[in-house]
Amino acid sequence: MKIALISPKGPLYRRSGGVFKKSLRYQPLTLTTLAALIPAELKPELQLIDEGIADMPDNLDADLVGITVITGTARRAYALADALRQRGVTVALGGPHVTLLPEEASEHADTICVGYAEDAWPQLLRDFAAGRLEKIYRQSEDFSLADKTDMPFARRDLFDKRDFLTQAVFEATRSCPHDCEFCVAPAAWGRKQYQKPLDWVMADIRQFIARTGQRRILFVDLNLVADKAYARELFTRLSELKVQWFGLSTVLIGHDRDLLELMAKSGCKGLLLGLETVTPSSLRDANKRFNSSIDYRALIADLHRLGIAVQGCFVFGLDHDTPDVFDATVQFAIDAAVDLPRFAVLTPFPGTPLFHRLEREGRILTRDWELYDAQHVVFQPSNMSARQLADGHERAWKEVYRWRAIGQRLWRAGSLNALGLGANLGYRFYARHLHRFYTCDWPLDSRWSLPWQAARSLAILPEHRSVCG
Ligand code: B12
Ligand code: SF4
Repeated sequence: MKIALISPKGPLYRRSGGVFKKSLRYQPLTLTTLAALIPAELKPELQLIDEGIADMPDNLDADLVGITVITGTARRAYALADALRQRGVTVALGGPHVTLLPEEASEHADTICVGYAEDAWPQLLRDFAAGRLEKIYRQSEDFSLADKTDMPFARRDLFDKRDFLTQAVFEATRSCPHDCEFCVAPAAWGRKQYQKPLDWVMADIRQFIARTGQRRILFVDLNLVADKAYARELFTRLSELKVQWFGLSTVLIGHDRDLLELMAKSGCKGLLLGLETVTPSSLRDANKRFNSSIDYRALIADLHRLGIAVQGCFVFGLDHDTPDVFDATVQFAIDAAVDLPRFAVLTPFPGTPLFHRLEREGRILTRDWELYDAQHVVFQPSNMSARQLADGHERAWKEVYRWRAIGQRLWRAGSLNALGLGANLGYRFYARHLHRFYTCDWPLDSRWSLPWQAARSLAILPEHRSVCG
């Protein structure tokens, strides 16, 4: 059976003309995991296409195409799916956006997969081979990763390693027990964290090290410390592997000194923290009050003392944010010596509590999913105009990645080394080219947002077309 798996491009994330250069690009696990799950008895002839690194072939030859869809790539995914189906190719769609909006996705697919696909995808393929494909495959109620001791490892080797900064990407857990208002994870997959068997996780890392000799690895888990017992066991076992690793955690790690030290001892060299905002009342807006229990500066200093660099993520546009939030956040990132600051525009991804609230309040400005990439403003902010938010966000990126600011941050952090500098240079490029994506006609001047919205809902105006695609 000829099977092609596609990860569609978005305006910022694409082979040419994007801003996500190789220095920031690690290899996602989505397509390589799906590839590994294909039953061998189907004798698959496989093709993996990640439009972030390669163009679509003109005449894709496949019996079945599986496309992964996140909200920002939904428009592109649907266009590809429609074109392929017109040529008689069977199309399956899956991923976070399909899980959030199954009815919409169904209109563009022969079949869809809702939720995690470790059980559903092999079933879907067997049904296709037997000529009894169903319209929808769902993650079962009792889905678990803990019992999947013989899961195949992701087929990382199917991509050319030269296209990525690293292929050493791993996953131990999925989803997160918190319920931040803007987050896709609890909305799509619920608040139960799914945990892979630790023997399996270790075996995956070991076989990768044996094959490549690389000992610097990255975890894409959304919250590695959600379950402290699991995290403790994971870190203990990572120590045995003598790896250096990078991953994501909530700031709550600051409450557990022992776990923090164990984390450092296990080889953690970098942690992405969702700091979100320097405006305390905005943490309440985001239903992320637990962040206020931690002194960010003290935590960052502690992490630095333990040799762990901090990628601090902030979001702009929360309801208590005023136009001075941009400068305040940049200044905080410099003063607190955040090694790698990242800014995003608050984005009401469909299916999240934030989307439902803003929709009730009449503040959603567009449903053009291509603009839902956390770099465009797609809703009416409460204390500034959409334009102020877009401009302030872009300015903040530029400011925090000025040479002087990079130097100050890294010097204070004590991480003025090749790794710290390399990552900062990657983001400096990103920061300095972001404006290209605001050359499209969005966001509108807020004076026009609401009349535009009204006109469009009466179908007087066409759907927004960005020049980015
Ligand atoms: C790698 C990654 C990226 C990569 C590539 C993403 C892509 N596919 O295009 C890059 C760096 C480009 C990226 C960018 C962004 N990302 Co991202 N990213 C991830 C990350 C960290 C890991 C993905 C991964 O490898 N997961 C492991 C695999 C095994 O899980 P999976 O992808 O969910 O796949 C499983 C199922 O969903 C299903 N499945 C998935 N696809 C398909 C397809 C078929 C046919 C089938 C049958 C099944 C199926 O099967 C798999 C096995 O169960 C996830 C978080 C996470 N841990 O998942 C966020 C995540 C996907 N990203 C997210 C976001 C918000 C973004 C950004 C907006 C962030 C930003 N500020 O820049 C941008 C948007 C880019 C855009 N074009 O709009 C959100 C998705 C939100 C949404 N509704 O779309 C996630 C879920 C994180 C989160 N909690 O918010 N991201
Ligand atoms: S802590 Fe992070 S991953 Fe968990 S719900 Fe909040 S934003 Fe999402």
